[in-house]
Amino acid sequence: LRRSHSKIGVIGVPFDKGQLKGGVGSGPEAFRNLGLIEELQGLGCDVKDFGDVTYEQIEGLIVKNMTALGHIAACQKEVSDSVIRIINEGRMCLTIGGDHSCSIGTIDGHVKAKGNIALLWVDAHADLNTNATSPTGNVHGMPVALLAKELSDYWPYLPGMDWQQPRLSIRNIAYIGLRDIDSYERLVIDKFAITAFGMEDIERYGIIEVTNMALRRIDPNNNLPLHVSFDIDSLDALEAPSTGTPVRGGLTLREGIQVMEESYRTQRLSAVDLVEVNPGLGSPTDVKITLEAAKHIIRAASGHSRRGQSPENVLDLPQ
Ligand code: 6HN
Ligand code: MN
Ligand code: MN
Ligand code: MN
Repeated sequence: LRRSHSKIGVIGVPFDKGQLKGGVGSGPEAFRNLGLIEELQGLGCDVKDFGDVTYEQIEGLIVKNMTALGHIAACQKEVSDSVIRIINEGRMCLTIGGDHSCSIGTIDGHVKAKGNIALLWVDAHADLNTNATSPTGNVHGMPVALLAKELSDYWPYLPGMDWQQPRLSIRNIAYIGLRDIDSYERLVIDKFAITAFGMEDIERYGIIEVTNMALRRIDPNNNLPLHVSFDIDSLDALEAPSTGTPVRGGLTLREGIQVMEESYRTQRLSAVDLVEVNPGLGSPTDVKITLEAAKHIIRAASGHSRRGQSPENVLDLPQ
């Protein structure tokens, strides 16, 4: 009998400047208080906690319709450096946000450490705005546009972001769970033929087929390290109420778990972001439901199987 214990490195990113609501920065603390690290150790994983990322804001970085660039630039550089360190230790990197601008840093670090990667973006939103198309100026709606090579010409020079180059081709990116897409985001998805599975595709084909179609498209040769960036608002607002931009009609928790189980099954799951849990929003029950949902997603990413697991190196029950 054989089972694979994941080697995991965890970083917390208590970052909330990619949007305007307070509270999302206390995500890492809430997960630690919930006993996440111990839980993963209990599953048999070799877990190393790298603590929370800290940074010092860069003053005076002003770009049109892009809020808090001085925070984004400074914090995400630190995130990127941490991810590089964890991946180079041979661990899967689990990043606990924080808002979704954290993925600017995690994906940058992952690509720098591994060369090329495949990216699954699981979200109600496409997070594909530039500062010229964003209806809000919130950077958590922009990370995919910052990462995509094909969109580099659509950005102005971004002071403080020289460490970050668009390093990922759109061919290696797929969405799952979309249902709240801004008009220019739709234009970009169509113009560049981005692999994008919305809720209607999940209804038509089912979540297992959708996940595997997405994985085949972004990694046709089955040889790229896989990064899953999981926005908790991909889940239906009833399943994950404590989040800043909830949208009804989303994934069930079961479908979210299934996406992670299929991703883990590739044996190339190399980094996971769990973002946009905001313990400051909703009732205590809402917060508990949201954290528990996120924990199930993380367990699946760490190799937990809902089928259960017999004890290690044991072939028979005791008499
Ligand atoms: N998220 N499309 C909207 C915007 O402001 O650009 C919402 C973005 C939500 C971002 O949930 O990570
Ligand atoms: Mn979202
Ligand atoms: Mn919207
Ligand atoms: Mn998002």
